[in-house]
Amino acid sequence: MKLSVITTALLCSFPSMILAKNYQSLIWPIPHSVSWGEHDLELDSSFHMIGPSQQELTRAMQRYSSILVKEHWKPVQHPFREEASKRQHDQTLQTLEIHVDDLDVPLDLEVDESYTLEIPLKHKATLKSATVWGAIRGLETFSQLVQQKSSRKVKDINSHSEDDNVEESDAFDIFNDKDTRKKMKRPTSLDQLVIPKVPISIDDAPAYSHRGLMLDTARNYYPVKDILRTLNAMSYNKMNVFHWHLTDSQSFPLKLDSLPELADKGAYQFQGKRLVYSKKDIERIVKYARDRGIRVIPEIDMPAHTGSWALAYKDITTCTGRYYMEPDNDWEHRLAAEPTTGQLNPIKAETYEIVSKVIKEIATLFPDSHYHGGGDEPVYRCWDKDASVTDYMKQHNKTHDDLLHQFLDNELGFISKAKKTPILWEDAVTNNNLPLPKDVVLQVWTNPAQLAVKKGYRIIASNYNFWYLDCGHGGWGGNDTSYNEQVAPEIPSDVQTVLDKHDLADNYRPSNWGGSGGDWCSPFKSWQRVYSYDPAFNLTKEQTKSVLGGEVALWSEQSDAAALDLRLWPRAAAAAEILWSGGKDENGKTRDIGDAMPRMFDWRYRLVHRGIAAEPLQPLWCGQNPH
Ligand code: CP6
Repeated sequence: MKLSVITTALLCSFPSMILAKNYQSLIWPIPHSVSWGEHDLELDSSFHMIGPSQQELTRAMQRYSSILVKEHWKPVQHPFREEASKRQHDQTLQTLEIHVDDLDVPLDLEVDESYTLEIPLKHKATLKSATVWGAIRGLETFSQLVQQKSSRKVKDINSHSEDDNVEESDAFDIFNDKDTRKKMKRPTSLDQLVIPKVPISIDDAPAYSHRGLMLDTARNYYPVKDILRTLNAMSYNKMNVFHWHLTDSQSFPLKLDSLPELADKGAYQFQGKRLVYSKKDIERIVKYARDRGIRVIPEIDMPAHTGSWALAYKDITTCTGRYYMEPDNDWEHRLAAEPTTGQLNPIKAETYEIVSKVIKEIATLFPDSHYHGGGDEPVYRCWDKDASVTDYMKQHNKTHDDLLHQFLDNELGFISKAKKTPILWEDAVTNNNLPLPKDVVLQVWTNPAQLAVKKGYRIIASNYNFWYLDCGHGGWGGNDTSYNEQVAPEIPSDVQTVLDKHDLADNYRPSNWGGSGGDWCSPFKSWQRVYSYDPAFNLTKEQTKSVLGGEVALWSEQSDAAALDLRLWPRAAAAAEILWSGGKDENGKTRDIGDAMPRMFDWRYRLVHRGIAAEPLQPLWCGQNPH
């Protein structure tokens, strides 16, 4: 008994007194500047938004109006729950008027997403922005300011319902309460809604222009609806880039008109279905994202991570066998643990014919100005397995680096022919020292950002120690014997015999299919750890200009639709705040986790309320006292 009380206290890790500080706002990510008043302003039952006529903006206004009608949110933490406003105001808010300077600015890197939001003690509030995309950010902020009036009466939950039925379980209703169920089924009205601490004046703009989330849909497939839900969650967090890691060694789920065989042969088949994304699916996802101010950047990883291509085009890939490498090097063995790891053959004309077709079609499917060409983790020993490659190297006196350079030059040529700005994983530049053109944006994941920046490149920060969210709770066994000795159980001899017979020793170890594993998964990357990564870490002010922003990444060896929300949220929200609000606070101090904690706690509940199954962070007890 005693022990459990202590545990609970530790889990909460912030005493409620500290909360009295200046957390006046629940807004996530925290705006650049906010000033508050002390009155409640109720929403009039006739409340509506007025704005210029523009497709994305009109749809955003409809979306947020519907969020207001449905959401009826009550903050969980008491400093937010008890409206600090002492005085009720007799005026009601009737309109939110939206003004946009230029309705035609396209959604792109470096687009102006700033906005101001003025909520005076009058019947009209005003949202102003330079672009539609800024207005969409402002609408999100407005929606977060609105909450349900707290009622004095508290009644017992009624968690029993005649039609209780597992299929009807609703992510919104985490407490399985009849009232909540009723509300979600039959949206209520604008009655009982209030904005506390009015007059409010907000002046907001993002610290970084590229605020991304990468999803790997090749190790496991995600249905379209799960991707759309992820886009919802991204927009709630003001994230604006969906980096879609479409293909990898395990599968090629993208159906292309010009090369249908790649998906017909290379996509997963499961329960009689081919798990692919059609052109229609992609159009739907791109439009849905655009409506939320989110760019979709496709990645077709190459020359490594292309085993799935071999199912349709055997001749252009090398080393596609399951166990093609001797496990004498842990790093390379880790890649070998991925079935059918393969690497495109860099000396064949046919390789480039296919690569150019792939890039050409994808460039038209995805309208964004940027295209991700992959380029990570080249395995030179893969090429050594192919006599055509080694003969060529001898004949022409070429090194492995030369071949990689040759491949990437060709690939970059196709990308620029498609009029796109290329993004590549950093490896070729920072590990292999290849002098790639400086217009290539490098996504940094293992090396310090400084390395790429000093070489003159613009970067996207994605350090795997902080912003890779993929680790399942199994971790990765790998071929790291020290890990096995310490953690893995001894394999009984009868089991060993069976494993040896079927060459399955690797599979015995816990989740030996990383991506991620071993050291990277332990300890689990908490939201606090995610929050403590500043993309500008160790960079001078001048160098920081080369940081376009950052991305969290979900590699999917141990994730699919069933785990998606839990893996991403609320940890991705921690990164979203760093990317929108900056790694430093208004005093130039590294953003404080303790300051973020009560806001994060509330934000997580609100995400759940909005249909995102974000992982719980703490016992509800932490937000309970005093009543
Ligand atoms: N797949 C691809 C992966 C990873 C990368 N590329 C990866 C590597 C190490 C970790 C996690 C993910 N699974 N295509 C690296 C960019 Cl720890």
